[in-house]
Amino acid sequence: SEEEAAKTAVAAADSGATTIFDKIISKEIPSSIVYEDDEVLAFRDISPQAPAHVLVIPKNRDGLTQLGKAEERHAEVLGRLLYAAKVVAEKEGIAEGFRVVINSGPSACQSVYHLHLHVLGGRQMNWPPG
Ligand code: DGP
Repeated sequence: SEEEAAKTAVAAADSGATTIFDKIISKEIPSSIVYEDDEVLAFRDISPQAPAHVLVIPKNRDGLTQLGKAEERHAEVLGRLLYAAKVVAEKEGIAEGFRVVINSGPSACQSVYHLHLHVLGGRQMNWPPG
């Protein structure tokens, strides 16, 4: 089931298994990069849910499989990711209105266990989210 698959993905990530995002970071898998610096990579989502849909990730996962498992030592990189989301919004031309989402854990529909921010915009966003 999907629930079992999600639990397997959590367990794998917690034991250090890499995810597809490592291959995107190494550029083994191509992606449409919007922003990159030493610590952060931002690339377009393969399954866009809005006209602009970019994922912002730390290059070094360092235990950040999901926000729910963040530790205080991650506070600086979390801040960098959030600031990068704003830079991405500017680059995508959506800075006047956009949404940032972090799905944490199976019940939030997280599917890749390398922490990532979704930056969405280019259409009217609705509230509450599903
Ligand atoms: P989440 O459900 O929050 O874990 O979001 C994971 C996102 O990652 C999902 O929106 C699809 C995206 N994604 C998965 N694999 C790839 C890939 O190989 N390339 C790109 N660009 N995005 C991917």
